[in-house]
Amino acid sequence: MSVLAGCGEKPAADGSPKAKADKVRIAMVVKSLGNGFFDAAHIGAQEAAAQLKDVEIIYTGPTTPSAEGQIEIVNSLISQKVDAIVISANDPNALVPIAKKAMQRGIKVVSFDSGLAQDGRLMQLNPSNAQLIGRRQLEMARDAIGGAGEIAILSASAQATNQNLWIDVMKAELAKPEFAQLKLVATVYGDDQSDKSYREAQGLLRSHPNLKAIIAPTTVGINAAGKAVVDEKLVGKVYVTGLGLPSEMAGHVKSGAVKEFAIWNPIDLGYAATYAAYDFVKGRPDAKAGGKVDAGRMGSIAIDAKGEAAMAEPFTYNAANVDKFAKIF
Ligand code: RAM
Repeated sequence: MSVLAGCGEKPAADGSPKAKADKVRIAMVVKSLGNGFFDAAHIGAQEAAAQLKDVEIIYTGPTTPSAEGQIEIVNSLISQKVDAIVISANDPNALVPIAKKAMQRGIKVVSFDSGLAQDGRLMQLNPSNAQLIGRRQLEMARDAIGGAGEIAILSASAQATNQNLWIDVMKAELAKPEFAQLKLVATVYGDDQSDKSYREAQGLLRSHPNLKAIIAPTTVGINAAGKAVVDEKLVGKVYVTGLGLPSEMAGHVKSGAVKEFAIWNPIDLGYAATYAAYDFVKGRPDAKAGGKVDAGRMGSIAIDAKGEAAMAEPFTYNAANVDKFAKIF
């Protein structure tokens, strides 16, 4: 993290060269470090910073995905007087008081990926529509197992805003006739940690002998579940699907543990979130609920009345295209 003495001071009146501290400092606070999804979002943030020219990115997050860890980090970012915080929240509500404190100090708080409750941020940038993301995962599971059977969900942390939203959609969709043959037998949480996710996946496979599919709506979980299916020698009997990074999933598609999975472009998400934060820092009149933000090469993104915006539809990957995208994210 870069903290420069005198940060927040105005540029010298004599026109002497601006210090780095005079750049717009945007802190990207992720659920946890070491997650390839957020590494990709960071690449997008840096791309945006390079285009905007006067932006410095501070990339940070706790070592494990906890709200407490993020609260500590936001507190320190308030002391550092950053200009904006772009956060993927580990809890929709627990971070609201600290986010409000940041906003009271003039820091523009935008959530992306996993949202903060409305009063804790100026805008939430969703990767796509939650209904679409939830439903797509059920369709992939159903198609992988030939239409009928037991399924389980391996999620991230139990308070994650985004996963919980998608799980709620999946549960509601399961009541529809097109999914009547699917039976959800368990929902477990791997906390976006590879080892815990692996153990939870193993637990599902061992305690549900008739399990046909694991849906993991997390890039960490789906990767761990793929490994567990191979290690338990259940390829062809249990299929893993959900949201994954092509770079991490190509091997699982080859092993046969995974037929199809989906994701949006995490680089674009980090890029657009950074642009959005910049618009708020610059006080652009359209940067408000009901308005829009300018997201560089992504064009302009509309913000709805609740301060939420959404990017593109999730894309589906399989043996035909996974290698191509594995080179990108
Ligand atoms: C994990 C994180 C992230 C989520 C993706 C799909 O990397 O939980 O928040 O959007 O999976």
